[in-house]
Amino acid sequence: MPDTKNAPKAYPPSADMVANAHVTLSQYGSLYSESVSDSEGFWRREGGRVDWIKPFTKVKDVNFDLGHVSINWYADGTLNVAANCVDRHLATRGDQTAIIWEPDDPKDAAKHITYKQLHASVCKMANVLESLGVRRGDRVVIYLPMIPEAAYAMLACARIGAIHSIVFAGFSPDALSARINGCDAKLVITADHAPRGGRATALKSNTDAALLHCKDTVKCLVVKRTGGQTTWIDGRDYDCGEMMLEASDISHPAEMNAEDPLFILYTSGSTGQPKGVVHTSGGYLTYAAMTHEIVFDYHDGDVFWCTADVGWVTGHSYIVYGPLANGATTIMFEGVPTYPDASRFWQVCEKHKVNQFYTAPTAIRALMGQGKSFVEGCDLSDLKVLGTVGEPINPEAWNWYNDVVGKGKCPIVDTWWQTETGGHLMTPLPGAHEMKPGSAMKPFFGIKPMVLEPASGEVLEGNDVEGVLVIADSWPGQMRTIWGDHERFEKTYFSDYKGYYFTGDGCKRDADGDYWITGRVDDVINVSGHRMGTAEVESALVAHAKVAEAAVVGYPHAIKGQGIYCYVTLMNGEEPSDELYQELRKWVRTEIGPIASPDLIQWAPGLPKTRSGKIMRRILRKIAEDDFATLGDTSTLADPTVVTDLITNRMNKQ
Ligand code: 6R9
Repeated sequence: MPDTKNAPKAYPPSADMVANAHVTLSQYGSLYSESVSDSEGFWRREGGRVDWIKPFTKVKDVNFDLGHVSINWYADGTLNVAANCVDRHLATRGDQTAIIWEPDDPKDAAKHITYKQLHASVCKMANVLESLGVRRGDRVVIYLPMIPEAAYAMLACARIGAIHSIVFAGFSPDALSARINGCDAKLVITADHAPRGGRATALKSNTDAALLHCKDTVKCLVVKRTGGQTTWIDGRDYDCGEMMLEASDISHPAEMNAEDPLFILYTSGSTGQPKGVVHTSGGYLTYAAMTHEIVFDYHDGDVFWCTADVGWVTGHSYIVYGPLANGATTIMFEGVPTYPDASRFWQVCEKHKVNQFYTAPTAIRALMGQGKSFVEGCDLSDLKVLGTVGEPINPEAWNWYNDVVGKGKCPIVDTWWQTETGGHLMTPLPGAHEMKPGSAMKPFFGIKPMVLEPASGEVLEGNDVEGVLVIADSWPGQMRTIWGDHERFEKTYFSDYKGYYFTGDGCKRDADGDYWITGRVDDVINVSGHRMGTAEVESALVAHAKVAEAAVVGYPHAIKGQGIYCYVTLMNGEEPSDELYQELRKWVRTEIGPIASPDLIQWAPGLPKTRSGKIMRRILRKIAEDDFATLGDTSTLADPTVVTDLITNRMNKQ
């Protein structure tokens, strides 16, 4: 184990890194000042990262006032996102690898897909979509494993102006049908099976189950990933491989407006229903491309690997859109970090000579627990920059990442951002900033973070302050609305603190002016870097016939960051039992998906409620954390004895 006690608090970038970086400390200073004092001028120039069909004249038209929230960037420009990610590279790098696909089983061959081949496949897929009746503005749900077809499908949608909505392949049929119906999709693209970690999920049969709850007109395009058995409904199901073979590889990219939606991505909020976050075309692409280049200090010829799944925003921005807009070589990995063993990530880094590696703290913690021998057997000498995302990284994991993986020579970019933000909002830059383990350090260009006193909304000026994090001005990658519910968009992000975008995160600005994210302040928990609304898990639990009431909170978990702690009150006459415990865990997995599987269930004869009937989650959180001493004021509870019972119960468990 590295000696964390005596480790220095801040790590400066190496001289080598500073000498070659896109942005040095003094450049950061002057560019950042420009980006906030002359936002128009700054983003006008950055808009040049995109090839426009019709150049924009307007840069920014933004209103954060409640009741009038509207966000527009480059609004009179036209472009095609797929042409920016593929076609424009053909002349200069047609034979360069665009995507390296690394399959789940290391015994199977990796695929190297050049920009030329990517172009042909995207065009074919675009023609397949059109032949199935998909038109500009239509929604297409993508429910695929991490296979090249996922990228083809995204880019094919972008090419014809359809809006994709990816559903993570770990989600259940119910979650899938809710998302298909939520955006009224015309088509769902899936695969027969999804191999992952040596096991296969039956995606097509999940899709069959989901489609039972969708309109009859929804069609299903199936990629044969394993060739395993599936059921087939003629007239509804179409074989993607067969259709691609026959499709033409000529497809004209549609001329889209900068503010036309590119994708919808459902994410969890503090209330029950997931929100369809809408990102548009011109601003999103500009921001994804810029952050990919600057934050990872990506240079031409580098091999970039983001280990996320395309089902999450990280996969959208940093596997597909950002890297491909920059003409990069990007890796798509189908597997998991621990299969066949805990050296897999490092084997892949060695095999493909990875230069920038981007993963989540939960993966680092899991691998750290397996010991460093798995890393030390691999040649990681090509690594230049390491990144983390998804949740706060604890210093122990940070130090392990730095010492064992990076050998102390790779800056770690701790990138704080959200599905809503489209790209990184705060992070150290590799050649500019010091790094402090666990700190997201500095705002990216154009980002104006502010720390507010949570109750009053008063701006906390100066350093050494802690409160809630809001952003004072827009940036091109910002979400534009919630699909079909602009009012909810305004209410969620712009009503608590007037005139600001509210992030839902707590934050500390330290004595040096560096930022530390302290975690969510709403009822959203972060399990292995996956966002989940406690309300979603609660409604899954109460849908079970034996459950009367449920309250769900997060609690500290060594590997996952946060675990899911459920307090369950059973229906009258039902008795707690080990079988029911297991049955409820399985129930939630089936209702939402394996990522929502409860870690702990506590039987609760009653829940602490205010007299108006509100569950006091603050108290439940403390009990789950075994912090019985600072429960705070319980005098407003309708029945304070409930708390004593819960504590006794909790203590007896241990
Ligand atoms: C990109 C992504 C967003 C929430 C966010 C915050 C947490 C993400 C973080 C981080 C501390 C980091 N989060 N990155 N917390 N340090 N570097 O993860 O999007 O799934 O929408 O989650 O994740 O709480 O609000 P998303």
